[in-house]
Amino acid sequence: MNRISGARAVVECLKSEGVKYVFGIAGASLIPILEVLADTPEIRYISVRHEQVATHMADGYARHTGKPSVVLVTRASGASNTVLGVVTAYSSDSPVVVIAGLPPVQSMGRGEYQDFDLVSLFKPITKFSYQIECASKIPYILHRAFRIALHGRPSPVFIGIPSNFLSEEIEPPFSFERRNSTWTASCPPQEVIEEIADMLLKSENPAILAGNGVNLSKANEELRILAETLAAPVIPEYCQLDLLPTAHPLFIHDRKLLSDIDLLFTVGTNVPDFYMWAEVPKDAKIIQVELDAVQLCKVRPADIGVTADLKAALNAIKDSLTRKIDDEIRNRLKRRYERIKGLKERLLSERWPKGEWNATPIRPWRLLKDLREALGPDAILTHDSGSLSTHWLSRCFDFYNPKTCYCCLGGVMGFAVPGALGIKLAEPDRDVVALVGDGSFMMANSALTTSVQYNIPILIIINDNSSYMQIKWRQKPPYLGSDLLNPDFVKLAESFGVYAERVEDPGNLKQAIVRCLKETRNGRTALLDVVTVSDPRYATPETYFKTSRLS
Ligand SMILES: Cc1ncc(C[n+]2csc(CCOP(=O)(O)OP(=O)(O)O)c2C)c(N)n1
Ligand SMILES: [Mg+2]
Repeated sequence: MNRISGARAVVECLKSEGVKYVFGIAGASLIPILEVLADTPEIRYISVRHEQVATHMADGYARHTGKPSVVLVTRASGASNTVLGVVTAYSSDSPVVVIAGLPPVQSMGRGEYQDFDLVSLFKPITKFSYQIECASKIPYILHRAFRIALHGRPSPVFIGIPSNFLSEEIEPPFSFERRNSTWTASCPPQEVIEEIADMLLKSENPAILAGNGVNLSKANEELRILAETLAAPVIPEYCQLDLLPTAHPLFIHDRKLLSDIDLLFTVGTNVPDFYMWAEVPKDAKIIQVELDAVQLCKVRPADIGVTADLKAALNAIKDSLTRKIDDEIRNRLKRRYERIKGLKERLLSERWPKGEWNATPIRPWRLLKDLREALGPDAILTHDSGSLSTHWLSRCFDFYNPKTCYCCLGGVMGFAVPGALGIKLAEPDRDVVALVGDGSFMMANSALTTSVQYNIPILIIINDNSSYMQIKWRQKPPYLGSDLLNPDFVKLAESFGVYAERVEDPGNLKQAIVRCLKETRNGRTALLDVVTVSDPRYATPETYFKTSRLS
């Protein structure tokens, strides 16, 4: 094989891993890679205005497709700007590969310009953080990084490459053909399956806690069938609202239900949601079926804990349950199913506040209802940190299909808009909508120019409550630091070339959403600035129902 430059070796590795997009900002240390990329039609380079935006875009794309995506940044300045995006990707099991051009190796360790220990910076927020020591190792380490990013529990990885290696010539150690090395986990042994099924059937009052692993493994149908076979409620982990259709009688978004269970069966979980786990009685049995051993016993010791392919494991458990269920058990399960169904019906009937539908400023539930009615069932929603996503969405918004709801797990503000752009690249024919607070929007608003420059049309809905409401409702007046002075979002968006409207009257809301959607379907990004109530009593359903009963 002919000798090639380190930069070409990087790009050949990306090609052989099937990378379609590289997101980043240029830097002197990266120029050799950019030059090769300019000559590589298989990979589209997307230049952004802040590396957090690049990383959230890569995360959106990778999370939605399950395929890797690459962030290319320069030295400590660019790399450290990705940190919040990497934290988000890490919390969301997203295979984002961050490649940073570093100072030349000769100048390292001498405190020179931007010479920082980035490997240590990224260690706690990636599954693999590594600095390449010589040009000839580029292919080995990059392929290894991709395997680690994609396999087991997907995760971001960080690779630093000293810039002098990029122009060095190397002998390629193997061919860069496209490889298809897929990861397959296995099903637990049959005796473990039987043990799990016996424990599940012995339990009087079990619940299933389901997490992102279900979406990652596309095990939604298996989860539904198992839950129905066992007549057990499925409670989603934090923000995992699309694991089953919202209307499913066993899909219960209320952690209080956990307080009288005698068995918790966790499936594909990853967020140690302490509020959730705090509800679980101390003597409840715990069974865990997870993608990755890291999740086992993370919060509580498990009675049975296995890492397995979720589809295969859930299927096998369901088969075993079916074999063991006799008439007596069937009757017991039927009664349990009816009880949970009744609870679900009550929760759904109580989900909407009774009044203030036409009040101005617009109330959070009005915004969510009109948005849901304007969107088709297949639309994909990204949302952000903030009161609407954290509190109202799970109560008032229906999801119909898996992988239609993405949020900034990890609690980082800024994911929704760039995340939606990354998803839209993978789903050009579907409506992709970013629902974002005014505070979170301002964290990553340079993404507007990226959407226009690269023609990635999404719909952005700003919940414009002039505050950091998620913080404000926990404060006392004068709410120090939580009231916001916003720019004119319509003028701001228009200055980027984005179609924009503001809506203050609830009567005009749905039509405005429909108009904006039409713009996006015609290829133009649209932004709708929805002026909503800034009174902290409206921040959460709990605060609202408490105060509305008092008044
Ligand atoms: C990067 C970052 N900084 C600070 C916070 C703390 N924080 C969590 S939610 C929030 C307010 C979000 O405001 P906004 O997006 O307007 O949503 P709202 O709560 O008003 O609905 C803040 C400051 C955070 N999560 N992330
Ligand atoms: Mg706000």
